Amino acid sequence: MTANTDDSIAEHEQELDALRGERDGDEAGEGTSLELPRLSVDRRDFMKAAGALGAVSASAGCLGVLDGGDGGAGGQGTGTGGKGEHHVGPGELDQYYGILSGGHSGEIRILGIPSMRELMRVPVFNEESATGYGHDNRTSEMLANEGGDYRWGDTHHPRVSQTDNDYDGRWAFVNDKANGRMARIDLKYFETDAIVDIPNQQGTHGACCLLPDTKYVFGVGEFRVPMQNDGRDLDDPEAYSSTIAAIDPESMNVEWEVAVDGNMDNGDGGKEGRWFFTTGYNSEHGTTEAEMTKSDRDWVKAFDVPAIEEAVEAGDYEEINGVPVVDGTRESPLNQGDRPIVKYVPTPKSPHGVSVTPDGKYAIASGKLDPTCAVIDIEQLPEVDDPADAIVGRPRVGMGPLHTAYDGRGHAYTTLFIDSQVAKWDIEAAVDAEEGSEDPIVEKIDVHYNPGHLIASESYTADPAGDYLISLNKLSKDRFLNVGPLKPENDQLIYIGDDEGGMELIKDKPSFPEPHDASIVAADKIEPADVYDPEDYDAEYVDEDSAEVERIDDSTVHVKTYVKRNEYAFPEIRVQEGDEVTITATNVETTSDIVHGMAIPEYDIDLALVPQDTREVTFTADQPGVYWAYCSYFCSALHLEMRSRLIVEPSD
Ligand code: RUQ
Ligand code: CUA
Repeated sequence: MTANTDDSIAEHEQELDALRGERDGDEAGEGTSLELPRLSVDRRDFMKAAGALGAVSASAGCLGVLDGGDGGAGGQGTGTGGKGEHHVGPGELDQYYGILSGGHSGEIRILGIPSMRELMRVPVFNEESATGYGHDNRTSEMLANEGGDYRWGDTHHPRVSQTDNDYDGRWAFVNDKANGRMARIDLKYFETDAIVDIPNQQGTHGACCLLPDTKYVFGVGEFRVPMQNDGRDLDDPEAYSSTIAAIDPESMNVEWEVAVDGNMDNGDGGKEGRWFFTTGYNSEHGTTEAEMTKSDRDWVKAFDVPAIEEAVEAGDYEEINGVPVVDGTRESPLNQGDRPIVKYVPTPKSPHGVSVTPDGKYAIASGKLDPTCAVIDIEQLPEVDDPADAIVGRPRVGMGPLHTAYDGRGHAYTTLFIDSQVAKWDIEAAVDAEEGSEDPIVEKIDVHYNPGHLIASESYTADPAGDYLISLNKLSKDRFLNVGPLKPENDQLIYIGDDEGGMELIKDKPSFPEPHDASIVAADKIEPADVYDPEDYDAEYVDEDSAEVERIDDSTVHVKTYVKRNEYAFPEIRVQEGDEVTITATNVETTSDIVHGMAIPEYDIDLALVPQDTREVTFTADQPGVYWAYCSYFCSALHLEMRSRLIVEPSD
């Protein structure tokens, strides 16, 4: 390469760095409503203030303020409450991160909201080749060891850690319904950094944090199985059990479990650190659909966490597969006194979602097979003799209510699977109304079609933003071009910030199967890194000085290489047939977004290296020949030339 080429590439990189610097500078000083650069209050504050005053009257007035009057960069308001004010133009940043589960793809997805642009996919329980997840030693060992060595997972409920009932930007957690696991995603890197294979659980379905400070992450076991599942009790379903597991968010250890009667389903924690709620079905302990739906009652279970901790402390448990399991069944001695560890609140059959209101007053369970929601008064729970008396509201919301979210202005939003609608209703009005009344319903909006979960911005915190809601619809049917028999799902964005103007459908977003739940977090509450910090992991940092090909013994070679534009440390690496080769590769770039790969054809090697990251891979060089290691990320003008030749010499 000539000096000239070198110069012009260097110049180009400098320009890029300068541009990036400008962008970073801009960001630091501004609020989050980037589509409205001249507005001094951000939309969140505006909506809150307006909500408090009951002052959002005509949407035209609202848009007048939002537009800043001068049609600024993002000022595409139509003056009729149109889609314009939610428009995020090219180069503009979103207000929120949407963290969506990916179902049995095993991953989670990161969306920008309100644009609904998919920003990233984070592999969790699945191997993934673009990010090299499950291809380097660190992540493949995590999947194989702590992860239980399964090849896939089924993510449903991504929940973000909170401090003082607000997002702290540290971690997201997500369950694996398929293989009974919980994973942690480090939000500095948007990377899965821990997985725990939960003993005594098959089908970890519900997942959520104990608030206010994420003392535990709870995994809710759905399927009832024998607690020692080794061939005993096969035909005795009464001896099966399901548990909730309390996981320490730092160590990802399962601290204790509680075994209960009936299946469990979803879960949510109260805001004060005492109560944790699960829904469930199959109080009958059946094993067929007909058996599981016989009775017209099931339970919401309210777990009294400090009382459970006391029982664990006092040794009132059985250790099963290394975990203290506390007996929380109805007959348990721990449930007979005046402070039972689990309260069984009877509800109409098979309640599905449960979520605690932002003020921590109520846990609301959605009926699924019953057209009502059950509003449980959390303060009354310890007081009442009959837990049924803690149910203080039963609004009739519509057919197939599955999940409920909140706007922080006293409204609940419930998906109606069968009606293909989202119902907005007034929580206090439901407490005042007769059982089964439709009066608390404020409004319904059609969604397309068959919604499962829905989530409103920051709905799981004590202080929701109350502007956007996503309805995660199972069927898209005729809404998109036909791509064959497997249709995308449809995630619909609905604006809920205008109580007078009503809910407004803003966007359809086709989704690969299949998002379940989501969390929506204000953009400024997560601070992702731009490059890796080598202090954050154990691997050896390889630079120009430490690069070497080291023969450890007759059959072991360690290749330490730096990686940068446009070269690996060695144009040629020679090993012997049969050698076990470990490659340690560091991307020594410090400029963000300059990613390199190291792929070796026919050896199944696929490393992806973000700036300052080091990855290792170990393989046996069992096929003599010439193999070109190449860079799999298009990193620069000389990307194609970025190669190294692996030569495997025949052993004799
Ligand atoms: S569940 S569609 Cu896996 Cu959250 Cu209700
Ligand atoms: Cu490095 Cu392409």
